[in-house]
Amino acid sequence: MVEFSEREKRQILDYLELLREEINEKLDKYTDFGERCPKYLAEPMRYSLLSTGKRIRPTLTLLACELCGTLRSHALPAACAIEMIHTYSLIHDDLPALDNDDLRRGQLTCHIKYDESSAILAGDALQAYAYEVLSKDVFPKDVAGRCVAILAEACGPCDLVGGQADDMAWKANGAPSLEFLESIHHRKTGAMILAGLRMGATIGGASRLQMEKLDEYGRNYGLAFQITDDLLDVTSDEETTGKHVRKDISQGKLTFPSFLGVEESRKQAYEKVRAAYDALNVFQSDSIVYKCMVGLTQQLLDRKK
Ligand code: GRG
Repeated sequence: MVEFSEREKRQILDYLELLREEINEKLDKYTDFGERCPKYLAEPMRYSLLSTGKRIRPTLTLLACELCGTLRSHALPAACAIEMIHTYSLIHDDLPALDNDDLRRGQLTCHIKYDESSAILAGDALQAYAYEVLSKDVFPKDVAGRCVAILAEACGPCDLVGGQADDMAWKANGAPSLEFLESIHHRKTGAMILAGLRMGATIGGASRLQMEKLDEYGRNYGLAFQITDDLLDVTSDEETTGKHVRKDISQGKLTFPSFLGVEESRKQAYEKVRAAYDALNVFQSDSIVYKCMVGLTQQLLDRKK
């Protein structure tokens, strides 16, 4: 993999911060509804959406678009749409009927800050709004249609929601295997990461080879992301992660460390990061965009939150 110089590290961090600011600014604008949306709905939507998420998925959307040679501003609506869907899934996942959590992104979860019905409606509205944004603001319209299909598939019954359903019911499916564990997390976590990349690449006009390589990158990045997320639950603390830790163990969740042990999970994370990095080899390696993709990927091995 790559050892960046201090200067390159600074450039990568600055570039990623610029993308974060563009995403945050656009999310703010998109949810500035004025009188069109009741305040008691807009407020919980904005409370969760504009909080301090890492913006990994939308950042990957912008980078994939640029990596394929197109201005990232074209992919900004799609980047916002994926962050809206991601935030909806977090709001609903924190509800008492699912994970029953009171801390997320370093602040009270939506249903604790407001109430359950507000959190359900905020999640529902963010989900629908994501498709409005995609279908109205992505051009040309056939590309918008492809993005709608990519996102809908990734957060539907076979991916995000299906993965979540299997995650909740895994004990009923008999003795787990590594294949089953990976399949849950590919659907629950990886599919959204892949969708972000696919939308960016589609808007960016990716060639077939570029699309295949970004898919390979996304599959490995997604699993590495989940493995390192599971590891943080075992090894980190609430102050750093902004969410409760040791919840996976107390809730009897099927995780990589519980199935493979901490050391083997670290090894697996390294292998996935390596495979993700290798998949980028079709792209020009001296651009800042490529370096950001590599930096984001390698950073998974040193993840703090
Ligand atoms: C309720 C529809 C529905 C789906 C639930 C995505 C999901 C499935 C649950 C969210 C909780 C969870 C642990 C998901 C695994 C993926 C994951 C690690 C999400 C957190 O993503 P980060 O770390 O969060 O990118 P931020 O806050 O930085 O955006």
